[in-house]
Amino acid sequence: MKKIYLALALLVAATGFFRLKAEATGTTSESRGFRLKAETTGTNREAGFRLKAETTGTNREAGFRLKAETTGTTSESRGFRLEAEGTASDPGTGDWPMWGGTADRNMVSNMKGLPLDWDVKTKKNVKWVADLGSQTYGNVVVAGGMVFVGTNNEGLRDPKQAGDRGVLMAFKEDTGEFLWQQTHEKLTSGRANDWPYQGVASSPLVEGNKLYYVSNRGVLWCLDINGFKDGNQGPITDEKLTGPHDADALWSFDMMEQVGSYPHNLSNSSPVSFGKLIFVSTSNGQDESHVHIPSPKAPSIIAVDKVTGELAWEDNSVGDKILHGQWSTPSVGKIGGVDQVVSAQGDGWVRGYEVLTGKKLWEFDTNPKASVWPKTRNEVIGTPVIYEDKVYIANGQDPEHGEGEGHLYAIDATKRGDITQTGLVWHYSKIRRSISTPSIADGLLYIPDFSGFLHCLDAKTGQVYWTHDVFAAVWGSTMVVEGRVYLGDEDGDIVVLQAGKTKKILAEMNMGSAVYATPVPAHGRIILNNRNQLFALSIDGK
Ligand SMILES: [Ca+2]
Ligand SMILES: [Ca+2]
Repeated sequence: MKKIYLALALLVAATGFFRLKAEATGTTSESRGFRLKAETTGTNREAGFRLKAETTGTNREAGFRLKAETTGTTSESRGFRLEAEGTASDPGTGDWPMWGGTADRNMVSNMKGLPLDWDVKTKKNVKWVADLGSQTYGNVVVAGGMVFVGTNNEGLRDPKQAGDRGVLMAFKEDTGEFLWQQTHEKLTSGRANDWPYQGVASSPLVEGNKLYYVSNRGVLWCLDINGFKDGNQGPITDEKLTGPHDADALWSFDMMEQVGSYPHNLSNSSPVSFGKLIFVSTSNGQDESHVHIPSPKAPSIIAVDKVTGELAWEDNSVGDKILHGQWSTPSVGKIGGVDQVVSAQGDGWVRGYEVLTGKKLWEFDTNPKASVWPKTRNEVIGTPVIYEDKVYIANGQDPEHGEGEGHLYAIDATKRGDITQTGLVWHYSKIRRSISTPSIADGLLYIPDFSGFLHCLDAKTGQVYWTHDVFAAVWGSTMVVEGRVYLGDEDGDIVVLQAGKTKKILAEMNMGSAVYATPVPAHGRIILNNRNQLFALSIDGK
Protein backbone atom coordinates (compact mmCIF):
# COMPACT_ATOMS: atom_id res chain seq x y z
CA MET A 1 0.00 0.00 0.00
CA LYS A 2 1.29 3.37 -0.99
CA LYS A 3 0.75 5.99 1.62
CA ILE A 4 1.20 9.65 1.10
CA TYR A 5 1.67 11.76 4.15
CA LEU A 6 1.52 15.46 4.11
CA ALA A 7 2.31 17.41 7.19
CA LEU A 8 1.88 21.13 7.45
CA ALA A 9 2.02 23.47 10.36
CA LEU A 10 0.01 26.62 10.57
CA LEU A 11 -0.27 29.26 13.21
CA VAL A 12 -3.85 29.76 14.12
CA ALA A 13 -4.89 32.39 16.57
CA ALA A 14 -5.86 31.04 19.95
CA THR A 15 -4.55 27.53 19.53
CA GLY A 16 -1.13 27.87 18.07
CA PHE A 17 0.30 25.22 15.82
CA PHE A 18 -1.45 22.19 14.60
CA ARG A 19 -0.50 19.42 12.27
CA LEU A 20 -2.37 18.08 9.40
CA LYS A 21 -1.87 14.70 7.95
CA ALA A 22 -3.33 13.33 4.78
CA GLU A 23 -3.26 9.77 3.78
CA ALA A 24 -4.16 8.21 0.50
CA THR A 25 -5.71 4.95 1.49
CA GLY A 26 -6.27 3.15 -1.74
CA THR A 27 -3.94 0.56 -3.10
CA THR A 28 -4.65 1.09 -6.76
CA SER A 29 -3.97 3.87 -9.17
CA GLU A 30 -7.60 4.88 -8.83
CA SER A 31 -7.02 6.54 -5.51
CA ARG A 32 -4.11 8.79 -6.14
CA GLY A 33 -6.15 11.93 -6.16
CA PHE A 34 -7.63 12.96 -2.86
CA ARG A 35 -9.00 15.97 -1.13
CA LEU A 36 -8.79 17.19 2.38
CA LYS A 37 -11.83 18.68 3.94
CA ALA A 38 -11.84 20.90 6.98
CA GLU A 39 -14.27 20.19 9.72
CA THR A 40 -14.68 22.36 12.76
CA THR A 41 -15.13 20.27 15.81
CA GLY A 42 -16.05 22.55 18.62
CA THR A 43 -18.16 25.47 19.57
CA ASN A 44 -17.18 29.03 19.04
CA ARG A 45 -13.81 30.14 20.23
CA GLU A 46 -12.37 26.84 19.33
CA ALA A 47 -9.87 27.45 16.66
CA GLY A 48 -8.94 23.84 16.45
CA PHE A 49 -10.39 21.73 13.73
CA ARG A 50 -9.94 18.52 11.97
CA LEU A 51 -9.08 17.83 8.41
CA LYS A 52 -10.39 14.76 6.80
CA ALA A 53 -8.87 13.12 3.77
CA GLU A 54 -11.24 11.99 1.13
CA THR A 55 -10.33 10.07 -1.97
CA THR A 56 -11.95 11.37 -5.09
CA GLY A 57 -11.92 8.02 -6.77
CA THR A 58 -10.41 8.80 -10.12
CA ASN A 59 -7.05 8.04 -11.57
CA ARG A 60 -7.01 11.26 -13.51
CA GLU A 61 -5.89 13.62 -10.83
CA ALA A 62 -2.20 13.91 -11.08
CA GLY A 63 -0.90 15.04 -7.78
CA PHE A 64 -3.55 16.58 -5.60
CA ARG A 65 -4.74 19.77 -4.09
CA LEU A 66 -5.78 20.40 -0.63
CA LYS A 67 -7.92 23.12 0.65
CA ALA A 68 -9.36 23.85 4.04
CA GLU A 69 -11.56 26.64 5.18
CA THR A 70 -13.28 27.35 8.42
CA THR A 71 -16.87 28.03 7.87
CA GLY A 72 -17.92 29.99 10.92
CA THR A 73 -19.11 33.53 10.72
CA THR A 74 -18.07 34.78 14.11
CA SER A 75 -14.75 36.36 14.94
CA GLU A 76 -13.80 33.22 16.75
CA SER A 77 -13.65 31.21 13.63
CA ARG A 78 -10.95 32.95 11.80
CA GLY A 79 -11.12 31.95 8.24
CA PHE A 80 -7.99 30.64 6.72
CA ARG A 81 -7.04 28.86 3.60
CA LEU A 82 -4.56 26.22 3.09
CA GLU A 83 -3.38 24.92 -0.21
CA ALA A 84 -0.76 22.44 -1.13
CA GLU A 85 -0.07 20.74 -4.36
CA GLY A 86 1.47 17.44 -5.21
CA THR A 87 4.24 17.56 -7.72
CA ALA A 88 4.16 14.36 -9.65
CA SER A 89 1.75 12.42 -11.79
CA ASP A 90 2.73 9.18 -10.17
CA PRO A 91 0.68 5.99 -10.31
CA GLY A 92 1.57 5.62 -6.62
CA THR A 93 1.77 1.81 -6.72
CA GLY A 94 5.25 1.17 -8.08
CA ASP A 95 3.61 0.03 -11.33
CA TRP A 96 3.52 1.89 -14.63
CA PRO A 97 0.19 0.62 -15.94
CA MET A 98 -0.19 2.71 -19.10
CA TRP A 99 1.61 4.99 -21.55
CA GLY A 100 2.62 8.00 -19.49
CA GLY A 101 2.09 6.15 -16.19
CA THR A 102 -1.14 8.03 -15.47
CA ALA A 103 -4.06 9.15 -17.60
CA ASP A 104 -2.74 12.74 -17.78
CA ARG A 105 0.32 11.19 -19.51
CA ASN A 106 2.81 13.35 -17.60
CA MET A 107 5.94 11.21 -17.42
CA VAL A 108 7.31 11.99 -13.99
CA SER A 109 7.66 9.72 -10.97
CA ASN A 110 8.35 9.96 -7.23
CA MET A 111 10.22 6.66 -7.22
CA LYS A 112 13.58 6.46 -5.45
CA GLY A 113 16.60 4.22 -5.77
CA LEU A 114 16.75 3.98 -9.56
CA PRO A 115 20.11 3.47 -11.25
CA LEU A 116 21.83 6.54 -12.67
CA ASP A 117 23.95 4.48 -15.01
CA TRP A 118 24.45 0.92 -16.26
CA ASP A 119 26.37 -1.04 -18.85
CA VAL A 120 24.54 -3.58 -21.00
CA LYS A 121 27.85 -5.16 -22.09
CA THR A 122 29.35 -5.84 -18.67
CA LYS A 123 25.84 -6.18 -17.12
CA LYS A 124 26.59 -3.54 -14.49
CA ASN A 125 23.23 -2.60 -12.94
CA VAL A 126 21.42 -4.95 -15.33
CA LYS A 127 18.88 -7.20 -13.60
CA TRP A 128 17.76 -9.13 -16.65
CA VAL A 129 17.51 -8.98 -20.45
CA ALA A 130 14.76 -10.54 -22.60
CA ASP A 131 14.58 -10.89 -26.38
CA LEU A 132 11.90 -9.11 -28.37
CA GLY A 133 11.29 -9.06 -32.13
CA SER A 134 13.56 -7.23 -34.58
CA GLN A 135 11.65 -3.92 -34.43
CA THR A 136 9.97 -2.61 -31.31
CA TYR A 137 7.97 0.62 -31.44
CA GLY A 138 5.81 -0.09 -28.42
CA ASN A 139 6.43 1.35 -24.99
CA VAL A 140 6.65 -0.85 -21.93
CA VAL A 141 3.99 -0.95 -19.26
CA VAL A 142 4.32 -2.70 -15.90
CA ALA A 143 1.48 -4.07 -13.76
CA GLY A 144 0.46 -7.20 -11.88
CA GLY A 145 4.08 -8.36 -11.54
CA MET A 146 4.43 -8.40 -15.33
CA VAL A 147 5.99 -6.32 -18.08
CA PHE A 148 4.04 -5.92 -21.34
CA VAL A 149 5.39 -4.63 -24.65
CA GLY A 150 4.44 -4.60 -28.33
CA THR A 151 6.97 -5.82 -30.89
CA ASN A 152 7.10 -7.82 -34.13
CA ASN A 153 7.33 -11.59 -34.67
CA GLU A 154 10.97 -11.89 -35.73
CA GLY A 155 11.81 -13.32 -32.30
CA LEU A 156 9.49 -16.25 -33.24
CA ARG A 157 8.47 -17.44 -29.79
CA ASP A 158 6.04 -19.95 -31.30
CA PRO A 159 6.81 -21.72 -34.62
CA LYS A 160 3.06 -22.41 -34.99
CA GLN A 161 2.58 -18.66 -35.40
CA ALA A 162 5.13 -17.90 -38.09
CA GLY A 163 5.55 -15.04 -40.52
CA ASP A 164 5.35 -11.28 -40.15
CA ARG A 165 2.97 -10.48 -37.30
CA GLY A 166 2.32 -7.89 -34.67
CA VAL A 167 2.98 -9.30 -31.20
CA LEU A 168 2.10 -8.31 -27.66
CA MET A 169 4.40 -10.06 -25.17
CA ALA A 170 4.16 -10.51 -21.41
CA PHE A 171 7.19 -11.13 -19.17
CA LYS A 172 7.62 -11.75 -15.46
CA GLU A 173 8.70 -8.47 -13.87
CA ASP A 174 11.22 -9.97 -11.43
CA THR A 175 13.02 -12.33 -13.79
CA GLY A 176 12.25 -11.39 -17.40
CA GLU A 177 10.82 -14.87 -18.00
CA PHE A 178 8.55 -14.94 -21.07
CA LEU A 179 4.98 -15.68 -19.99
CA TRP A 180 2.61 -15.34 -22.94
CA GLN A 181 1.94 -13.54 -26.19
CA GLN A 182 -0.84 -12.60 -28.53
CA THR A 183 0.08 -12.39 -32.23
CA HIS A 184 -1.74 -10.83 -35.17
CA GLU A 185 -1.18 -11.59 -38.84
CA LYS A 186 -0.60 -8.57 -41.04
CA LEU A 187 -3.57 -7.09 -42.86
CA THR A 188 -3.76 -8.34 -46.44
CA SER A 189 -4.09 -4.73 -47.63
CA GLY A 190 -0.40 -4.38 -46.86
CA ARG A 191 1.56 -1.25 -46.06
CA ALA A 192 -1.31 1.12 -46.73
CA ASN A 193 -2.85 -0.01 -43.42
CA ASP A 194 -0.26 -2.23 -41.74
CA TRP A 195 3.40 -1.52 -42.45
CA PRO A 196 5.65 -4.60 -42.73
CA TYR A 197 7.62 -5.63 -39.63
CA GLN A 198 6.48 -2.72 -37.45
CA GLY A 199 4.63 -5.00 -35.05
CA VAL A 200 2.33 -3.78 -32.29
CA ALA A 201 3.06 -0.11 -31.55
CA SER A 202 0.31 0.49 -28.98
CA SER A 203 1.23 0.63 -25.29
CA PRO A 204 -1.30 -1.34 -23.26
CA LEU A 205 -3.43 -0.08 -20.40
CA VAL A 206 -3.70 -2.48 -17.46
CA GLU A 207 -6.45 -2.22 -14.83
CA GLY A 208 -6.64 -5.07 -12.36
CA ASN A 209 -6.47 -8.29 -14.39
CA LYS A 210 -7.52 -6.63 -17.62
CA LEU A 211 -5.25 -5.35 -20.34
CA TYR A 212 -6.33 -3.19 -23.28
CA TYR A 213 -4.32 -2.43 -26.42
CA VAL A 214 -4.68 -1.83 -30.16
CA SER A 215 -3.25 -4.39 -32.58
CA ASN A 216 -1.56 -3.72 -35.92
CA ARG A 217 -4.93 -4.69 -37.50
CA GLY A 218 -6.73 -1.76 -35.88
CA VAL A 219 -8.48 -3.94 -33.31
CA LEU A 220 -8.90 -2.82 -29.70
CA TRP A 221 -8.40 -5.91 -27.52
CA CYS A 222 -9.26 -6.68 -23.92
CA LEU A 223 -7.19 -9.57 -22.48
CA ASP A 224 -6.88 -11.34 -19.14
CA ILE A 225 -3.31 -10.73 -17.92
CA ASN A 226 -3.24 -14.17 -16.27
CA GLY A 227 -3.70 -15.99 -19.57
CA PHE A 228 -5.25 -19.44 -19.32
CA LYS A 229 -3.70 -20.44 -16.01
CA ASP A 230 -6.85 -19.23 -14.26
CA GLY A 231 -9.17 -20.62 -16.94
CA ASN A 232 -10.66 -19.11 -20.06
CA GLN A 233 -12.60 -15.93 -19.39
CA GLY A 234 -15.14 -14.54 -21.85
CA PRO A 235 -17.18 -13.34 -23.62
CA ILE A 236 -14.56 -14.69 -26.06
CA THR A 237 -13.95 -18.36 -25.21
CA ASP A 238 -13.21 -19.85 -28.63
CA GLU A 239 -9.50 -18.97 -28.85
CA LYS A 240 -7.65 -21.25 -31.26
CA LEU A 241 -4.49 -21.28 -29.16
CA THR A 242 -4.99 -22.04 -25.48
CA GLY A 243 -1.54 -23.15 -24.32
CA PRO A 244 0.39 -21.79 -21.33
CA HIS A 245 2.02 -19.11 -23.52
CA ASP A 246 -1.13 -17.96 -25.30
CA ALA A 247 -3.38 -15.02 -24.53
CA ASP A 248 -6.83 -15.23 -22.98
CA ALA A 249 -9.06 -12.76 -24.85
CA LEU A 250 -12.18 -11.23 -23.31
CA TRP A 251 -13.47 -9.05 -26.13
CA SER A 252 -12.32 -7.12 -29.17
CA PHE A 253 -13.50 -4.11 -31.14
CA ASP A 254 -12.49 -3.99 -34.80
CA MET A 255 -12.19 -0.31 -35.71
CA MET A 256 -11.96 -1.01 -39.46
CA GLU A 257 -15.14 -3.09 -39.45
CA GLN A 258 -17.16 -1.44 -36.74
CA VAL A 259 -16.51 2.28 -37.34
CA GLY A 260 -15.04 2.14 -40.85
CA SER A 261 -11.57 3.36 -39.93
CA TYR A 262 -8.88 3.24 -42.62
CA PRO A 263 -5.65 3.38 -40.63
CA HIS A 264 -2.75 4.99 -42.47
CA ASN A 265 0.33 2.72 -42.35
CA LEU A 266 -0.24 1.49 -38.80
CA SER A 267 -2.74 1.58 -35.94
CA ASN A 268 -0.86 2.61 -32.82
CA SER A 269 -3.15 4.19 -30.25
CA SER A 270 -2.49 3.57 -26.56
CA PRO A 271 -5.74 3.23 -24.59
CA VAL A 272 -6.73 5.41 -21.66
CA SER A 273 -9.80 5.03 -19.47
CA PHE A 274 -12.29 6.86 -17.33
CA GLY A 275 -15.07 5.20 -15.39
CA LYS A 276 -16.46 2.43 -17.56
CA LEU A 277 -15.02 3.75 -20.81
CA ILE A 278 -11.86 3.11 -22.82
CA PHE A 279 -10.68 5.75 -25.31
CA VAL A 280 -8.52 5.24 -28.40
CA SER A 281 -7.64 7.04 -31.59
CA THR A 282 -8.73 5.14 -34.73
CA SER A 283 -5.61 6.11 -36.74
CA ASN A 284 -7.98 6.84 -39.67
CA GLY A 285 -6.07 8.51 -42.52
CA GLN A 286 -5.17 8.86 -46.16
CA ASP A 287 -4.45 5.98 -48.50
CA GLU A 288 -1.11 5.47 -50.19
CA SER A 289 -1.85 8.18 -52.77
CA HIS A 290 -1.45 10.66 -49.87
CA VAL A 291 -4.27 12.65 -51.44
CA HIS A 292 -7.36 10.51 -51.01
CA ILE A 293 -9.12 9.82 -47.71
CA PRO A 294 -11.05 6.57 -48.24
CA SER A 295 -13.11 6.87 -45.08
CA PRO A 296 -13.83 10.55 -44.34
CA LYS A 297 -16.86 9.68 -42.21
CA ALA A 298 -14.98 7.44 -39.78
CA PRO A 299 -14.32 8.89 -36.33
CA SER A 300 -10.91 10.03 -35.08
CA ILE A 301 -11.63 9.03 -31.51
CA ILE A 302 -13.95 6.43 -30.00
CA ALA A 303 -15.10 5.53 -26.50
CA VAL A 304 -15.80 1.84 -25.88
CA ASP A 305 -17.50 0.23 -22.89
CA LYS A 306 -14.84 -1.50 -20.79
CA VAL A 307 -17.01 -4.49 -19.93
CA THR A 308 -19.06 -5.15 -23.06
CA GLY A 309 -16.68 -3.85 -25.71
CA GLU A 310 -19.50 -1.83 -27.29
CA LEU A 311 -19.17 1.62 -28.80
CA ALA A 312 -20.23 4.34 -26.36
CA TRP A 313 -19.46 7.49 -28.37
CA GLU A 314 -17.40 8.67 -31.33
CA ASP A 315 -16.32 11.97 -32.85
CA ASN A 316 -15.29 12.95 -36.33
CA SER A 317 -14.63 16.67 -36.18
CA VAL A 318 -11.74 16.15 -38.58
CA GLY A 319 -13.83 14.82 -41.49
CA ASP A 320 -11.95 15.05 -44.77
CA LYS A 321 -9.29 17.41 -43.42
CA ILE A 322 -6.81 14.69 -42.41
CA LEU A 323 -3.36 15.86 -43.49
CA HIS A 324 -1.84 12.35 -43.45
CA GLY A 325 -2.49 9.84 -40.61
CA GLN A 326 -3.68 10.00 -36.98
CA TRP A 327 -1.11 8.64 -34.56
CA SER A 328 -1.54 10.73 -31.43
CA THR A 329 -2.98 8.98 -28.43
CA PRO A 330 -5.61 10.47 -26.07
CA SER A 331 -5.21 11.66 -22.47
CA VAL A 332 -7.72 12.08 -19.65
CA GLY A 333 -7.77 14.58 -16.81
CA LYS A 334 -9.84 17.00 -14.79
CA ILE A 335 -9.55 20.45 -16.31
CA GLY A 336 -11.33 23.38 -14.71
CA GLY A 337 -13.34 20.87 -12.68
CA VAL A 338 -14.53 18.99 -15.77
CA ASP A 339 -13.33 15.47 -16.61
CA GLN A 340 -12.10 15.63 -20.18
CA VAL A 341 -10.55 13.36 -22.75
CA VAL A 342 -8.08 15.29 -24.88
CA SER A 343 -7.20 14.11 -28.37
CA ALA A 344 -4.76 15.48 -30.96
CA GLN A 345 -6.10 14.78 -34.43
CA GLY A 346 -5.21 14.47 -38.10
CA ASP A 347 -5.93 18.05 -39.09
CA GLY A 348 -3.32 19.31 -36.60
CA TRP A 349 -5.96 20.41 -34.09
CA VAL A 350 -6.26 19.29 -30.47
CA ARG A 351 -9.74 18.73 -29.08
CA GLY A 352 -11.22 18.31 -25.61
CA TYR A 353 -14.38 16.31 -24.91
CA GLU A 354 -16.63 15.77 -21.93
CA VAL A 355 -15.36 12.37 -20.99
CA LEU A 356 -18.56 10.37 -20.54
CA THR A 357 -20.69 11.94 -23.28
CA GLY A 358 -18.18 12.84 -25.98
CA LYS A 359 -19.56 16.38 -26.14
CA LYS A 360 -16.88 18.55 -27.74
CA LEU A 361 -15.81 21.32 -25.40
CA TRP A 362 -12.96 23.07 -27.20
CA GLU A 363 -10.55 22.85 -30.12
CA PHE A 364 -7.15 24.41 -30.75
CA ASP A 365 -5.17 24.66 -34.02
CA THR A 366 -1.48 23.81 -33.48
CA ASN A 367 -0.46 25.30 -36.84
CA PRO A 368 0.00 28.95 -37.77
CA LYS A 369 -2.74 29.85 -40.25
CA ALA A 370 -0.23 30.65 -43.02
CA SER A 371 1.50 27.27 -42.76
CA VAL A 372 1.35 24.84 -45.68
CA TRP A 373 1.32 21.03 -45.54
CA PRO A 374 3.75 19.30 -45.66
CA LYS A 375 6.44 21.97 -45.69
CA THR A 376 5.44 23.99 -42.64
CA ARG A 377 2.06 22.62 -41.54
CA ASN A 378 2.34 19.67 -39.16
CA GLU A 379 0.28 16.81 -37.87
CA VAL A 380 0.34 15.85 -34.19
CA ILE A 381 1.93 12.56 -33.15
CA GLY A 382 3.05 13.26 -29.57
CA THR A 383 0.55 12.86 -26.75
CA PRO A 384 -1.18 15.81 -25.05
CA VAL A 385 -0.19 16.19 -21.39
CA ILE A 386 -2.74 17.53 -18.92
CA TYR A 387 -1.29 19.49 -16.03
CA GLU A 388 -2.92 22.09 -13.77
CA ASP A 389 -5.86 22.86 -16.06
CA LYS A 390 -3.64 23.20 -19.10
CA VAL A 391 -2.79 21.00 -22.05
CA TYR A 392 0.80 20.86 -23.29
CA ILE A 393 1.44 19.55 -26.80
CA ALA A 394 4.00 19.75 -29.61
CA ASN A 395 3.36 19.06 -33.28
CA GLY A 396 5.56 17.34 -35.86
CA GLN A 397 5.47 14.83 -38.68
CA ASP A 398 5.95 11.19 -39.55
CA PRO A 399 9.67 10.42 -39.01
CA GLU A 400 9.82 9.45 -42.71
CA HIS A 401 9.27 13.14 -43.52
CA GLY A 402 12.50 14.12 -41.82
CA GLU A 403 13.20 17.31 -39.90
CA GLY A 404 11.43 20.65 -40.00
CA GLU A 405 10.01 23.43 -37.89
CA GLY A 406 7.70 22.58 -35.03
CA HIS A 407 5.50 24.22 -32.42
CA LEU A 408 4.94 23.66 -28.74
CA TYR A 409 1.95 25.06 -26.84
CA ALA A 410 0.50 25.52 -23.41
CA ILE A 411 -3.28 25.68 -23.80
CA ASP A 412 -5.83 26.86 -21.25
CA ALA A 413 -8.35 24.05 -21.68
CA THR A 414 -10.93 25.62 -19.36
CA LYS A 415 -12.00 27.76 -22.34
CA ARG A 416 -14.72 26.68 -24.77
CA GLY A 417 -15.23 26.68 -28.54
CA ASP A 418 -12.37 27.50 -30.91
CA ILE A 419 -9.77 28.45 -28.33
CA THR A 420 -6.82 28.87 -30.70
CA GLN A 421 -6.68 32.54 -29.63
CA THR A 422 -8.49 32.59 -26.28
CA GLY A 423 -6.82 29.48 -24.88
CA LEU A 424 -3.26 30.28 -25.88
CA VAL A 425 -1.11 30.52 -22.75
CA TRP A 426 2.19 30.42 -24.60
CA HIS A 427 3.70 29.28 -27.87
CA TYR A 428 7.29 28.11 -28.28
CA SER A 429 8.49 28.09 -31.89
CA LYS A 430 12.15 27.21 -31.34
CA ILE A 431 11.31 23.53 -31.22
CA ARG A 432 11.75 21.41 -34.35
CA ARG A 433 9.18 18.84 -35.47
CA SER A 434 8.53 16.61 -32.48
CA ILE A 435 6.74 13.28 -32.03
CA SER A 436 7.51 13.30 -28.31
CA THR A 437 5.41 13.95 -25.24
CA PRO A 438 6.48 16.55 -22.66
CA SER A 439 7.23 15.88 -18.98
CA ILE A 440 6.41 18.58 -16.43
CA ALA A 441 7.99 18.59 -12.97
CA ASP A 442 8.69 21.32 -10.43
CA GLY A 443 7.52 24.05 -12.80
CA LEU A 444 9.80 22.93 -15.64
CA LEU A 445 8.80 21.31 -18.91
CA TYR A 446 11.13 18.95 -20.78
CA ILE A 447 10.56 17.87 -24.37
CA PRO A 448 12.81 16.54 -27.12
CA ASP A 449 12.31 17.10 -30.85
CA PHE A 450 12.94 14.84 -33.81
CA SER A 451 16.11 16.80 -34.70
CA GLY A 452 17.60 15.64 -31.40
CA PHE A 453 17.29 18.75 -29.23
CA LEU A 454 16.01 18.42 -25.70
CA HIS A 455 14.37 21.66 -24.49
CA CYS A 456 13.89 22.75 -20.88
CA LEU A 457 11.30 25.50 -20.44
CA ASP A 458 9.40 27.26 -17.72
CA ALA A 459 6.02 25.50 -17.74
CA LYS A 460 4.15 28.67 -16.78
CA THR A 461 5.74 31.11 -19.22
CA GLY A 462 7.35 29.07 -21.99
CA GLN A 463 10.69 30.75 -21.33
CA VAL A 464 13.52 28.45 -22.39
CA TYR A 465 16.27 27.68 -19.85
CA TRP A 466 18.44 25.34 -21.88
CA THR A 467 18.63 22.96 -24.80
CA HIS A 468 20.77 19.88 -25.27
CA ASP A 469 21.68 18.24 -28.57
CA VAL A 470 21.82 14.42 -28.47
CA PHE A 471 23.00 14.31 -32.12
CA ALA A 472 20.43 11.69 -33.13
CA ALA A 473 16.73 11.55 -33.96
CA VAL A 474 14.45 11.18 -30.94
CA TRP A 475 11.27 9.09 -31.10
CA GLY A 476 10.78 8.62 -27.39
CA SER A 477 10.10 11.01 -24.55
CA THR A 478 11.67 12.18 -21.32
CA MET A 479 11.15 10.49 -17.98
CA VAL A 480 11.71 12.73 -14.95
CA VAL A 481 12.49 10.87 -11.74
CA GLU A 482 14.80 11.39 -8.73
CA GLY A 483 15.75 14.87 -9.98
CA ARG A 484 16.97 13.40 -13.25
CA VAL A 485 15.79 13.50 -16.85
CA TYR A 486 16.26 10.23 -18.78
CA LEU A 487 16.04 10.24 -22.59
CA GLY A 488 16.81 7.70 -25.33
CA ASP A 489 17.59 8.26 -29.02
CA GLU A 490 17.81 6.48 -32.35
CA ASP A 491 21.55 5.85 -31.94
CA GLY A 492 20.65 3.76 -28.91
CA ASP A 493 22.09 6.28 -26.45
CA ILE A 494 20.44 7.12 -23.15
CA VAL A 495 21.39 10.48 -21.70
CA VAL A 496 20.66 11.37 -18.08
CA LEU A 497 20.59 15.06 -17.23
CA GLN A 498 20.04 16.80 -13.95
CA ALA A 499 16.50 18.14 -13.69
CA GLY A 500 16.54 21.91 -13.16
CA LYS A 501 17.15 25.27 -14.72
CA THR A 502 20.86 24.60 -15.25
CA LYS A 503 21.97 22.01 -17.75
CA LYS A 504 24.17 19.26 -16.40
CA ILE A 505 24.86 15.88 -17.97
CA LEU A 506 25.05 13.10 -15.38
CA ALA A 507 25.48 9.97 -17.47
CA GLU A 508 25.41 8.56 -21.00
CA MET A 509 25.03 4.90 -21.93
CA ASN A 510 24.47 2.97 -25.13
CA MET A 511 21.82 0.24 -25.34
CA GLY A 512 23.23 -1.58 -28.38
CA SER A 513 20.41 -0.70 -30.81
CA ALA A 514 18.01 2.16 -31.50
CA VAL A 515 15.79 3.27 -28.65
CA TYR A 516 12.33 4.36 -29.85
CA ALA A 517 10.87 4.00 -26.39
CA THR A 518 10.78 5.90 -23.11
CA PRO A 519 12.38 4.59 -19.89
CA VAL A 520 9.79 3.41 -17.36
CA PRO A 521 10.24 3.33 -13.55
CA ALA A 522 8.81 0.30 -11.74
CA HIS A 523 9.52 -0.94 -8.21
CA GLY A 524 13.01 0.54 -8.04
CA ARG A 525 13.99 -0.51 -11.54
CA ILE A 526 14.05 1.12 -14.94
CA ILE A 527 12.38 -1.03 -17.59
CA LEU A 528 13.43 -0.07 -21.08
CA ASN A 529 13.32 -1.58 -24.54
CA ASN A 530 15.62 -0.91 -27.42
CA ARG A 531 14.75 -2.09 -30.92
CA ASN A 532 15.05 -5.79 -30.13
CA GLN A 533 15.58 -6.34 -26.41
CA LEU A 534 13.94 -5.60 -23.11
CA PHE A 535 16.05 -4.59 -20.09
CA ALA A 536 15.40 -4.34 -16.37
CA LEU A 537 18.01 -1.98 -14.89
CA SER A 538 18.58 -1.66 -11.16
CA ILE A 539 21.31 -0.78 -8.71
CA ASP A 540 23.44 -3.88 -8.23
CA GLY A 541 20.85 -5.92 -10.12
CA LYS A 542 18.26 -5.74 -7.30
CA1 LIG B 1 -7.78 -16.52 -17.87
CA1 LIG C 1 -11.16 -15.92 -23.27
